[in-house]
Amino acid sequence: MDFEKRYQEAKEVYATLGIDVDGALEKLDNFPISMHCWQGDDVVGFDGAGALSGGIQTTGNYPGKATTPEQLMGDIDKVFSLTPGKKHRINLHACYAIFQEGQWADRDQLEPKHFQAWVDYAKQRGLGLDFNPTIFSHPKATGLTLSSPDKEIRDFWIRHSQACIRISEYFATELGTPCLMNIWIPDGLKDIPGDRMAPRRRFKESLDEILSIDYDKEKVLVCLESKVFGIGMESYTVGSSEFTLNYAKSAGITPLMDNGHYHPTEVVSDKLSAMLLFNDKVALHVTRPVRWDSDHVVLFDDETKEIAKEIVRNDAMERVLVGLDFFDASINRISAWTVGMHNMQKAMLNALLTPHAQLAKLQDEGNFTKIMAIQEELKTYPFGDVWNYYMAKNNLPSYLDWFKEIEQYETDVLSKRGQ
Ligand code: RNT
Ligand code: ZN
Repeated sequence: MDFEKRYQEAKEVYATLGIDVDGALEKLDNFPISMHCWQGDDVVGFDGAGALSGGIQTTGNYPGKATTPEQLMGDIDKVFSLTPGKKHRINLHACYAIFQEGQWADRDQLEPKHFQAWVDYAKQRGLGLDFNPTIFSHPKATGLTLSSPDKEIRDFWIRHSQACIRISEYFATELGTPCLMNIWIPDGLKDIPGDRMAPRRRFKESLDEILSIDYDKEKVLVCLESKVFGIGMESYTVGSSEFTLNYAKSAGITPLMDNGHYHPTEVVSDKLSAMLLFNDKVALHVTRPVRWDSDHVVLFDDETKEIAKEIVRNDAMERVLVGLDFFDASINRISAWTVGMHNMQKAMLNALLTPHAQLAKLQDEGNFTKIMAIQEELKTYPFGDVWNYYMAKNNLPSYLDWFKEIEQYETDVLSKRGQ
């Protein structure tokens, strides 16, 4: 395949709309995506947490999931070996602590040393690290956590979250890049509450206490993720959208929006411009909700494209921090990861190949006819030729060749894991 020739022709096509394709590829190359570690092992981790709890769920039992740090790291390597981009990051959860023999520590006692292997791993590969307290899948997370009426439970998770801030700071110091630390709690109720305010007040107080420790705000970017419901928590969520947005604003931390965490006709793409007017940074969990917060693999679909367009057209590639959040256990997990990473990048590339200034001008002029014509015509522009050239230029397999490598990895590695 003559990638170069096809690329040159594609450039000519995009040039008719004044689009600089070379410039777009360079911007794409430097756009960081924080890849969630938890697609590789169905959100289990290494601290012996056992079954996944907190109203989130993986479904499927595809063979070959990672069960050791070495396996998970090997799998992440495989994904990155098939994924372009220079500035990617790995998003870790606290339950992915790696303990030496006899070193096990409960979540409130975690220390940087329990994550040293991850720092070494990230350093060797030039990756950044992001982090999350794991406030689920634990004996102390069977009911409410940071909003619990039981002070002992609250204090445990406060200590855990503070430990996570220290670990995040360690990541940032070691790797020379700020660490995003996202707090999400599963707290909610299955049925109609008798009191909606008290758990929210306790959550607020717990967050205040977590943030009261001394930490370097340049190094650790604390985020708060909202949610609309969870399995078994269908009627009430403590950390609702209004709660988290108001809290983040008042405490000077960063809001995090997961696009699976809204009512089905609400879209994050429409929320971003409003959020960017009031926040220096906005963090995202890009996922794909199918009828509920199902965390399906991110596709190159309309909403993902629209989210990317909002990031690009608002000149916010450095203000919107993109992380992925999905966990599909029904298909090859390495493929799930790779497809999700590629699709987020494709959505960004698609956005970078859109004549935003022209569309904005047409809108101001009231020329909605031409806006539609351009937007629809663009759908059949030679986007694939640009993407495949980008892959080839980075010595990565184009078209479906990347998938052949995944099949080979399944034969050579995953199928030997004996699950
Ligand atoms: C749950 C949230 C949360 C988790 C991860 C594992 O609904 O989306 O971000 O998916 O922390
Ligand atoms: Zn999320």
